[in-house]
Amino acid sequence: AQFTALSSLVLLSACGGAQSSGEKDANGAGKVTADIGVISYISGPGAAYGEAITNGLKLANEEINKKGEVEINLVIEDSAGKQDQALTAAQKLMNSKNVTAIIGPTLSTEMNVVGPEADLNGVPIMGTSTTAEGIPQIGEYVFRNSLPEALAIPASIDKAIEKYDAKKVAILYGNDDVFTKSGFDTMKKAAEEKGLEILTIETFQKGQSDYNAQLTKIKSLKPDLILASALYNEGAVIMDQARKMGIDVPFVGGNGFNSPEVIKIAGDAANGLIVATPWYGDKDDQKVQDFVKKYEEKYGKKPDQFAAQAYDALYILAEALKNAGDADRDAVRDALAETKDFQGILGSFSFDKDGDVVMEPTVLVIDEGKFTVFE
Ligand code: 1QQ
Repeated sequence: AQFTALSSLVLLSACGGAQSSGEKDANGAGKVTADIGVISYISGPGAAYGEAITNGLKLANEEINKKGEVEINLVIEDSAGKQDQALTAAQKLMNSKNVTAIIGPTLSTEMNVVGPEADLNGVPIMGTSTTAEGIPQIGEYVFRNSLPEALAIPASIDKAIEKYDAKKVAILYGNDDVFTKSGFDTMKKAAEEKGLEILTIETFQKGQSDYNAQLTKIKSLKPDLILASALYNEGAVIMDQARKMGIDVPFVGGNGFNSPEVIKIAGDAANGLIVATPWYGDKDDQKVQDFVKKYEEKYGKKPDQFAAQAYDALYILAEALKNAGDADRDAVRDALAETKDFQGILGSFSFDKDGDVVMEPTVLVIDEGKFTVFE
């Protein structure tokens, strides 16, 4: 009896939800309206990541609201790439009853502290650029639509081995950041699995400006490749100093290097950088070209991977809101988890059972100051 009563209750509430959101009348009544919190790295040394992300979100937001099926109001908070600031922003957003879900934060280091809180509070949260191992496994409310290092790095290393017949590598990584550490773990594992000889493992910290000691050692060991796990600021300076010291071997980097800032900071020294990405702006695809055109018109520059991932993320969330028929946090979490074969500018997208990404990367190389497909 209890079971029957419970099932009719579930049935009733399901009907209620569907009714309140049913077909729209001429005034658009019944459409789902929601506040979506955004935690983004928009000030400080890595602000170009967050700037691209918020640009991508704002563009998607305009388009989605114009279509009129759902109405999203973005509530944007700056984390400055810091754990404590990201957590404060998350608490503020979670305490607002109107916030259905959160997009961000930008860094895995931030998500590592924010994700468990959101999960505990039952607020769906989706990273658009968090690529470290284990992010979606934080809990059932935690998602990402970013290509994890575990998929990106092995693809880049494979290409580099194939292209340069590489046998010996040096690894350099930031040991004070969740993403750079996780990228290192993946690089080491991939190098071992592929039978590469690891000549040395060197470390650095955020904000470091002099890599002479690490690079001198690496140079003396004559690697065929350098595997570097870094965010763009440190990564670009490392490449610049390496080239100035006469180290001309290719670099393989993780997602942190997938920013045009690398080329802006390092100039010609960035040539020979190999990365894997789910985003390629020159792709012969109408959806991709429309996005690139609109983005350029609005912001006066080409979108990067971070803008593209954020753009798709808001569409994925809008789809979940539509399918949930309601701005309720639990309903949206469930609808989000069901995302399957979503066709975005990054291609076809699905979550696996953990809320992690199923996606194919493209390997790029910086050649003559430009990211190009590494054939
Ligand atoms: C992470 C990343 C960074 C490169 C985000 C900008 O992938 O922290 O997970």
